Amino acid sequence: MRTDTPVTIHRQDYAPPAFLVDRVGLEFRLDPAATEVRARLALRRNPAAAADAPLRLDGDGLALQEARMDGTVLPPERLVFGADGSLTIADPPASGLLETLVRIAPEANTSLMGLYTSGGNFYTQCEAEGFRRITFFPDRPDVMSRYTVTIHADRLRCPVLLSNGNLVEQGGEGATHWVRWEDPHPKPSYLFALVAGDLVSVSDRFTTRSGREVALHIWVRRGDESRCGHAMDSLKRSMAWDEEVFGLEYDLDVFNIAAVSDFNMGAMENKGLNVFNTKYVLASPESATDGDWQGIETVVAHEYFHNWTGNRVTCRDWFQLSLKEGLTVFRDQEFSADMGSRAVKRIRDVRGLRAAQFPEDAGPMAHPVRPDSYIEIDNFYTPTVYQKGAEVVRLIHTRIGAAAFRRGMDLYIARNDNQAVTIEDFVRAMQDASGIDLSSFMGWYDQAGTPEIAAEDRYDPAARRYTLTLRQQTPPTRGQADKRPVPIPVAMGLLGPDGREQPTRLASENAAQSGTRTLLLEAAEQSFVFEDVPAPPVPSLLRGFSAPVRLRGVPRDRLRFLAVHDTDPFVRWESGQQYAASVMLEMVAAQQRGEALGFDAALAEAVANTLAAADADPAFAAEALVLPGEGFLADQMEIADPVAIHLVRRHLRAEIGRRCGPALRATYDALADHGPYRIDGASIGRRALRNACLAYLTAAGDTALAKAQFDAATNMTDSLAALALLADGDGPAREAALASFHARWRGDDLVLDKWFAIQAMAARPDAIAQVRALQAHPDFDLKNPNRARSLIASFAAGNPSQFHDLSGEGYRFLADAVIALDPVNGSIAARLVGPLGQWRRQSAARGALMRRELQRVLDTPDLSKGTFEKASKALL
Ligand code: 0A1
Ligand code: ZN
Repeated sequence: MRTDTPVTIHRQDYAPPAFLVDRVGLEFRLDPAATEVRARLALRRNPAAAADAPLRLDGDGLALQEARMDGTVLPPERLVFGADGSLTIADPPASGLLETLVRIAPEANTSLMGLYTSGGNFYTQCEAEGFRRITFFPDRPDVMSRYTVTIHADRLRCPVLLSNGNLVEQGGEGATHWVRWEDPHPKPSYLFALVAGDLVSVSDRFTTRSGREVALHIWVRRGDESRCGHAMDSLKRSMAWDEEVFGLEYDLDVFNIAAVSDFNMGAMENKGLNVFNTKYVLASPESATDGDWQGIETVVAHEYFHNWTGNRVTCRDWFQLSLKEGLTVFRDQEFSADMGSRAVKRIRDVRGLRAAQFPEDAGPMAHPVRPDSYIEIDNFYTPTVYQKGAEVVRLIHTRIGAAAFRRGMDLYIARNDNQAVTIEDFVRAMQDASGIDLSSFMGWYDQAGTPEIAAEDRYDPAARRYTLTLRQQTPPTRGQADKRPVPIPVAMGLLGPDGREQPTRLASENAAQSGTRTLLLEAAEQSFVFEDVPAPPVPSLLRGFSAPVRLRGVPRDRLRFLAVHDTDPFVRWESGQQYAASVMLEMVAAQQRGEALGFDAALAEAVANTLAAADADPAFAAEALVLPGEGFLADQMEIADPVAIHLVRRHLRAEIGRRCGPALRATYDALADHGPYRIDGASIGRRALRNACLAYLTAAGDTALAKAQFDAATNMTDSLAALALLADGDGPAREAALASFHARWRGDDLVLDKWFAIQAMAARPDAIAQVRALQAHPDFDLKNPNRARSLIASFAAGNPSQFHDLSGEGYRFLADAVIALDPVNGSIAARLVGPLGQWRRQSAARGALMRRELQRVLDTPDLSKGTFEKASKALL
């Protein structure tokens, strides 16, 4: 157990920094065991802070060798070390040059925060609070400085030495060499980066709209060069898109990306030197799935877009994290929508939001997009800050329109360039550019929980009048019992009884409008009156998922009608999913009562219709064919029943596979790919549809087809789809496929991650024994975040029926993993705690077992504060 209680940081306690640092000079002498870091900070008192505020520098695990102020050695009595690793300098001058020398051990750093080694090379990760593990510094985003970085290293071991900005000088004789990088743009410390080692680059160029020549390099380990083409391509498309859509150009002469296989997250937007998890750089047709290709495009774009939304305009404090993340996710979503099918992209994004963010918003870690407090900021890189944050930006975009949004972005950047600002600054720019009062939208940033809306309608045939009443309500979350209504743009239309879209005219309007229109629901309840409505219509609501809310209570007959007739592809998909979900939840209840499961023929009919129309848009058809996931269904239940949900879903898949067998098989055969592998949207859509058919056919009992596909596959998408289906089953085909896959890919870490994940997610009765055995596999490595996640998180989050086994063994496995990982890498350990926090939504028996494991985690000596925060909040 922790003996001290970690400190909670409150948003309301923000105070400006006591000192500003105009210039930073860093000098590194790299050595894996003992690296020296000399820092020269040009400090001055911040006129906006109290005149006697202390000069306190953050530090974490630093061994100070010496400290000087304006050239004079500071005596020990002026150096006050805090228990948290910080350093306070007594009697500081109003301005001066502080010089410190510290020693750190990158090869002993398993947290992957600060400076660490991976495969013998050096990398840094500083967001959010890693810079303090490199040198003493006011490590907060509102201290922005100009950096000059000199790196000395062994010429043979580290031929490549990179940092932010532009390379300005280099030299050295004999065994060591040095380089100097200068970043002309002021930046917060979390954007500092250094990469050094034996790396090779794939290079290209980009000419910006105004004629600046930019050198582009992707730095990888020798042998990986041939797998960088897609990342480079995605980078160039991102650069062109940001110029075209937002008028934003790149602002340095060089843009470097370095890929590393030991990395806590997806990637990091350090100024001019992005550092990426190899997962989001390396791809070849044989080794990467279509999902991986799309992930690379999205993440490369996301990090690149941060150059303006995050780097040039940054966050005042970490509570404003969504200022850069929500906005940048919105931008990468728009980019991907423009690169492929907008409708399919939206469906996937909504699926992701519901799978991860809705449960978070309904669980113990529920927090507003702009949180009020935290213990460990690492724990707030969440789906709420990222995905819900992007939805809130989208709400503003919908409310004011694309043209005003673009003006708002221009204004936001012009006003705030090179500054650290708040979410209010963003909303104010949008408000000033549009002339629309957006003050009520702050409710979306400050209130946790997913709003629920319900519709009720009435048709008056005599007056040809249709009244639509919308209500909203947000359930209470911890610490926020009472919720205010929030502004909800409801994109909608009316369908006539023949299924055709009707023009709409509100009572307040003179002329009718055609197509989708947006109603703004601002109060708890509001009625909208439509005139000249010839017959009772069916309302199509929340087109394009115009707000991150739950729409409750749409009757089944309307869902079926909308799934067939609506003009909006999102609502067509959504209605099909909601229909299926409602049928499935009823079946879960039947299963719980011990009744037979039965079958709703409408589901087979829907599959048949989808297949018949699939040619027009195979990617959309693939999305429509997939039944609502187990997590989505569990999220709809007061008390989840993971085992019953799994049984029902399996039963339905088999039943649909049998009833639609010939049509599924015909589609499967017709989509066989003969040409070379291509990754355009159409080809991806065809593979997705074909594999969706394969899943049903296999569920119906025909494993030969999956085996044949596995044996013949020439690309990872088809190979992995088949392997996942085989791994879910039994018998020699399963073992043979897993063994041959491992033999073929044993040298490729990213593919081996998939091999671990597929087994962890196989819903077999021996799943827990399997994951325990895999943990002892020679290829398992708890220290590597990708590998740890591929086994542990895949099981806990991706295999609900086995994770929630009534023996409690699944919970014990997860808690054991958290306890083992915490001293190695606290941020990854804390992230793994999540699934245990869902105990309130499980039966009493499961809940008790889950709480017991959370308590066991909390009772562990020297727990990191991040894991403490997650486990203690989960128990509350
Ligand atoms: N800003 C990055 C996310 C990120 C956050 C923390 C990290 O280290 C613990 C790494 C990356 C992004 O949004 O891509
Ligand atoms: Zn980001």
